[in-house]
Amino acid sequence: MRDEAVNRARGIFTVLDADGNGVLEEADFHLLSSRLEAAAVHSTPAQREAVRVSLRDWWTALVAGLDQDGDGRVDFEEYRGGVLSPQRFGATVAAFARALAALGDPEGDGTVTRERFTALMTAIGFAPDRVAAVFDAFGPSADDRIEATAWQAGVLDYFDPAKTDIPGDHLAIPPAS
Ligand SMILES: [Ca+2]
Ligand SMILES: [Ca+2]
Repeated sequence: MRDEAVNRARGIFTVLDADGNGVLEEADFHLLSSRLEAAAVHSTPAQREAVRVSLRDWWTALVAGLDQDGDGRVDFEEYRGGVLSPQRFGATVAAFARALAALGDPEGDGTVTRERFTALMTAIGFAPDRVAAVFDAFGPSADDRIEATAWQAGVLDYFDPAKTDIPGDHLAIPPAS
């Protein structure tokens, strides 16, 4: 696996491990869900529910597909084993990407403001300066908005190790020291 793909997998794993205990468990996905819901102050109950359901389904698929030792958790070695076949989890990631982008577009006009993008991405656990870099990489409009569909596609690209030079790669670059 390329270094870039490993780094991205590590970055995703770190974010999904919402409580930071080093393994993915059902509780992490509950925590992510509640953080996103708390940040989605302008969204409808149905939009919040869609995120909750997508995260629950994602966890169900991950533990069913990757928990090789059957302890009900997915550690990094187990997670890494599934990274190179993203199509196995494509449907669940796609549902999450769709629900997340919808949270960022509560008016349904197809765009996401920098403020909403930042609130949701930092709620997931990404550092504010990385979130800003990703937003800029999406090429915001003059009034500082991006297309919701671009964000949705960007999430899918981030989970596809075959995709390189994508906006999401800015998430993996540590802040300059
Ligand atoms: Ca955890
Ligand atoms: Ca396990």
